Amino acid sequence: MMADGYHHYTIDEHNFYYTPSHLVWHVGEKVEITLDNRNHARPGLNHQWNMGRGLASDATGFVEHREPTGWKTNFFAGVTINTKSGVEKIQKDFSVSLTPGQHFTFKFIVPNKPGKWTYGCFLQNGQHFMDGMQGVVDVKPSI
Ligand SMILES: [Cu+2]
Repeated sequence: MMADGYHHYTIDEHNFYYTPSHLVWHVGEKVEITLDNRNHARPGLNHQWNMGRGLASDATGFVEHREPTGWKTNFFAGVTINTKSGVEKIQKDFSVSLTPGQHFTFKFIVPNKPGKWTYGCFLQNGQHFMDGMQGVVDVKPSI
């Protein structure tokens, strides 16, 4: 779907996965994303969406058990995000948390950061991520 030159993607959030879980973008592509927390269990769970590389983790007290907490490198650092409430240049981290039934739309131009990036939800001490709540974006060089 395309409006104003933007390719529109909807990413649905479920317990504990996203659909779709694989996307392909091109550097310079105009992208609009709607995140939709589709979890209708009661009580429902909040979910998060952020995208990066290099898993950051915290020690838990068990030497071999570390909890994923987010990314060492956030894909959106330095990227200008456009939402209905305004325009913001992200300094470091961009993360969206949604309650059940809530959705959020934003637009941006794919930055020159080719390669594989992962999006995920790190709520409940990283348990959602470890349960499979993650997806991959292949960012292809511009043609
Ligand atoms: Cu989650």
